Amino acid sequence: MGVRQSEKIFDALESFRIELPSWGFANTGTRFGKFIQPAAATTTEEKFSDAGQVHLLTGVCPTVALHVLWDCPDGVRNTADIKKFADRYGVLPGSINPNLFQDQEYKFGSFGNPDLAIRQRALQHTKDSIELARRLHSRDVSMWFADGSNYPGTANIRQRKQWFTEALKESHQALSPGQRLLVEYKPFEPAFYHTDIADWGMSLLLSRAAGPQARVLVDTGHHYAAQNIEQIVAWLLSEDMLGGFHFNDRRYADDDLTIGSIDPYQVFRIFHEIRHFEWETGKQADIAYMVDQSHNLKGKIEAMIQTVTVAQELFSKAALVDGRELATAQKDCDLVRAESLLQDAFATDVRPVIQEWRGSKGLPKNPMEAFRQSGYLERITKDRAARNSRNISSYA
Ligand code: PSV
Ligand code: MN
Repeated sequence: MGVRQSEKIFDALESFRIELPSWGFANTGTRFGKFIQPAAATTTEEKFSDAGQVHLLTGVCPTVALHVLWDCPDGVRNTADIKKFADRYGVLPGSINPNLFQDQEYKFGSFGNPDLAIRQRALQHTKDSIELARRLHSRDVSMWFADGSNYPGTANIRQRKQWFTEALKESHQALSPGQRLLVEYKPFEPAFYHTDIADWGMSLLLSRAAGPQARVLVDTGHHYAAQNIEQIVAWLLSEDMLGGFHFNDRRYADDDLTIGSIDPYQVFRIFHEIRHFEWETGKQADIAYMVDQSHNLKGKIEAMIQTVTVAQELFSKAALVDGRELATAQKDCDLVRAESLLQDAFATDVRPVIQEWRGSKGLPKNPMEAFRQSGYLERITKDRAARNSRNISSYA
């Protein structure tokens, strides 16, 4: 590989950071059951410790996303613990995720619930989460709603849209100047007839209505199988409305598989749209790259290391597409040349240069190998196995 190409990869890696989800280190399952892992994290401290380990070895995951009910059950009353864990394990709190789907009250929705008292409760939890984010110096509050209905005729879709608009506007008013509200969409699950924020267009309209600090959050798993996600990304970029990603891969629906495990070319194409936008505008897009994966079968920390290294590879490959040459080929309608620029970049083995970059940062060249040799997994397995096996017997 030429010097110029290596430089492009180095530049790209300098700007690439990816946030890990606390819930990716905990025992999670499918609706059919859980397979408990002896090394899984059960406390917030353990989640920080595991995320800290991934950051230590990769150097590019300085923040961890927190889910308010699961990680901060005391809410704003106790931020001291979170700050202590952040200090101890070297990773900062990242995006804050209110939980508007787990409590019994939300059986028929949160912001879209026909009961005013429940809508107000959901709004209060959102405002509390914004306050929590402020105290933890987190910029982004990520809103995901399970709201929807399972049967035709059972929900007033337009009325619920109105309630969503009002509640998001009011949530937005609670933001401090530097904060952002990210609005995630999902076509189905858990609702199977209609979901209140089903696609990027709905998310875009609601974000616009909410206020200038709201942006759309694209979870790659939240699309129908044939959907062109990179086109959605390009449109959101051109509207200055792309706030961030929840990365994961899927074969069928929201399968939460490791990024790039099924379709790495799609992730490459998403990164390409972003890089090309940045090349054309000359400015770095303000996008929060986050992982949203829960691994049932793979070891959780290894799956996260794999995710981060694959994300770096695909981002580096996208950085190799020459913006000027591509623009010329597109202008000349030279289809084969234009397409080949993407294909050649995708086919390039960027791993040796990424290893060099890691070496230049004093990081292990092969984070997975380093993790396997570190003894960390053996240590936490010993420390946590007893507690996790008790969880198996309590899991009905
Ligand atoms: C929902 O499927 C989702 O993608 C949302 O981002 C949640 O916060 C996350 O998964 C964890 O359940
Ligand atoms: Mn998500």
